[in-house]
Amino acid sequence: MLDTLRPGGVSRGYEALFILTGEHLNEVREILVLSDTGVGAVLEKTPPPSADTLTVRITVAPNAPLAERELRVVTPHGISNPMRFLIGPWPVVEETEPNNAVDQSQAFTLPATLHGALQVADDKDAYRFKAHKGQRIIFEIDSARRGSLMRPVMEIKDAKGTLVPCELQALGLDAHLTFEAPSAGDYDLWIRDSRGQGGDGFEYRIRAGPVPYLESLVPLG
Ligand SMILES: [Ca+2]
Repeated sequence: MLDTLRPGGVSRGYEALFILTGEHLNEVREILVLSDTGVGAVLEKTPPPSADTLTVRITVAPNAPLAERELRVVTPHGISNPMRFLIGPWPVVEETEPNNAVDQSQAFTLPATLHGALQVADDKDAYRFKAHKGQRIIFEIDSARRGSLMRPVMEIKDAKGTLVPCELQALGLDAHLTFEAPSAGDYDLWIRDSRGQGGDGFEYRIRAGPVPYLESLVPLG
């Protein structure tokens, strides 16, 4: 039984250490990735696996298809449930808590795929980025569509904490936000749940990229 897999993804052409949590992980004999085209997954011996934690080194070829993959482990008890990770064109930035206040906003460089969660009720996650005057940036959140319990709200605020109006397009319960920087500077992307809920299963992933970069790389659905 697998519970979590972190980080939520890796860039094409890179390798990363992933941490799996679950049960019977000290008995894992094999790691399976579906589809494994362009992807290598190796069990790491250091640190040694414990019953509930395991480290896997995932290596992605530069030409690997950009897609979500499923990872399972094989133990004497059978084949586990799948955990998903994304092979994306951009670096994956894992949320680092605390990032709930303006002075804790987590800085990242565009373009990126942000991966985080609302771990508790009323959680708010802030991510800081730089934009130049007139720059257009698209933020697409992937949560409810993929089975997350989140009902996401995305907002952009400037360095003074003032809300910047954005173009919002609904994608089912998820959304696609187009931001145009009114002036050069730092901005914060804020994520929360529309009902103020959080906890296990409130995960999200956000593709954040300048236009037309994103439009040429990722079909926005
Ligand atoms: Ca959080």
